[in-house]
Amino acid sequence: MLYPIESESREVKDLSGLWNFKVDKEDEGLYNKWYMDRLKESIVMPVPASYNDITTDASIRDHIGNVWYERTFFVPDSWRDKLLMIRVGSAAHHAILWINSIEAVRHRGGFLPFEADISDMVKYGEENRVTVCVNNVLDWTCLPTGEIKTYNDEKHPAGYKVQETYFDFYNYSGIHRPVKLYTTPKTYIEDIKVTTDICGVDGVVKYDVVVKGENISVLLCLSDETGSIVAEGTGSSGSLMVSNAKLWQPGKPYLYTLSVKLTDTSGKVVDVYRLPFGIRTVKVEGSKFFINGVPFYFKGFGKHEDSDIRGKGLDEVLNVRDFNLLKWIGANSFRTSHYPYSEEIINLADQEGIVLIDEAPAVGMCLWNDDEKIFAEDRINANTLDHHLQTIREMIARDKNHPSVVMWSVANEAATNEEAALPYFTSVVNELRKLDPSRPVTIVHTVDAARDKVSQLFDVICINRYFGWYIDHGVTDFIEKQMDSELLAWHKKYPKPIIVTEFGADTVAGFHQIPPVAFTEDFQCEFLEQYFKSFDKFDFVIGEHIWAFADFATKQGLTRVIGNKKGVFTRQRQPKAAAYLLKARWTKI
Ligand code: BDP
Repeated sequence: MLYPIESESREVKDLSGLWNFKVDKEDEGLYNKWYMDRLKESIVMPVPASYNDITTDASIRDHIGNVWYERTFFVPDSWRDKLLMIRVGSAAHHAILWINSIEAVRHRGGFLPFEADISDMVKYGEENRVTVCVNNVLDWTCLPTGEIKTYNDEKHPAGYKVQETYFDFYNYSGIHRPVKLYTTPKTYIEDIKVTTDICGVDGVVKYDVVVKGENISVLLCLSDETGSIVAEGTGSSGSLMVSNAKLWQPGKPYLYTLSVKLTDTSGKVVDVYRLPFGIRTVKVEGSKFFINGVPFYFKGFGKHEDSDIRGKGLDEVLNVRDFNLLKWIGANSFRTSHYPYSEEIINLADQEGIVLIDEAPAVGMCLWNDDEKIFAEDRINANTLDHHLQTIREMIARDKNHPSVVMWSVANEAATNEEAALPYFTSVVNELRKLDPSRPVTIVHTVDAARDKVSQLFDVICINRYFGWYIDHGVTDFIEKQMDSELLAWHKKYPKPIIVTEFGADTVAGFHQIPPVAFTEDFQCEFLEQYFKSFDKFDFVIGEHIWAFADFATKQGLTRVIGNKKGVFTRQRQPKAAAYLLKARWTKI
């Protein structure tokens, strides 16, 4: 799936802005066909944004079910002989979209784009209407998984409903990424796939172009950052050589552009798409992770798409700030915990040379209770797996060409100690490797090595550990020893590279105490230093990702005082004391 761009043959119209919005409090909109007409008694709502924190009304923030968005747009007459697509960057979590009352597309899953050909649904040279019904209910048939709990007891109003989630971030809802219209010619480039290799000092660029239409020739032209042409080719698949290639390297990115042109039998150019990409290789060998043949050590964070007021809505200002902070602190990577982030963020990572572990939205697959199984007929079952596989397909379709994406993560903290987790993740990993044999695959663990049943499937082991926080809370003295024995146990069972993808302590900015106690900035510093003592002993530890980059919103809970405060930066993206400690460490490694 290609990102919508403009070219001499393509136009893009961004429908971001203020839309009409209505909460479907009685769950009647579908039944009463609200899509047939303008929404009545709507309020104004920005797109993209989560709707939860924008109004002052708790019943909107906490709504479980459908909400409706609507706006009008104009389609110029000049688009009549083109193909017109509508593309939603993401809508959390499920959506149905109508154009002028005609259903155009439905989609499940809140973190990946979907699109539809609406050429036959719009009125050219006239005003049109787009209506989107967005649903935020999570159950066992989707990712992330969740369940609705309904209370029928004397302590609650009859039928009182709660959306139960098993993950630790606020269930922000709404249209989170831009809605765009884009045109292509009727004969067009549907997809491009690029994989790269290095041969001595040269780069090898393998490409596959999917074309819609017949009697068409495919021309390829590869240019460097100055715009100079470095290779040319023809045909819908093949490979191009770039002599003396400049590699895409962590911290030193270099992007080439592959221009794909379609020409008709008379030689006239029909469609043009320019794809930025980097030449680089990724490989796991022994207990090392190599980028371009050089061992790579992951320094960075687990993050969230999260900020004040706009929740999970795309915010380019915030994103650029985040990348500036990552560079300032000496980080080279992050994990898109716990879902695929916006394409705009991944584009930034390509441009800024930040390495990504791209994670599927499979989070909350653990009940933290050994007496109950989550991989079970009435919970994570064949329907969940179907959706997981679909999500993997969509994630790879979207992100396959990004040099910054060096590894896929199939899930965060699943109950991989359960028997049924093995066949489940075997299917997921098989699908992933079939679609993309070029990148290593990982899973992020909470279980310990002795109980894990799935890690033989993966190239890299990722573990999250909270010694001194959830275990022996407030005691930093044994962290080093606890971490040592943990790492050695994993390494003994699976001699593979290990990244510690989460370790962190809630820290309220401005709290200080000496000797340190939990929740102070002093504690966060002392806590992190103990982990580093352990990591630095083992060469199979190939990375440290602190939980978390910034403070973020969670559901309300006894251990969360207005959100999770494990950020090294505040939610407003200002440093806590630990940021200086990390900067000192990471600029040296
Ligand atoms: C880990 C989860 C992460 C949480 C973190 C925490 O992977 O999403 O936010 O714990 O408790 O288990 O802070």
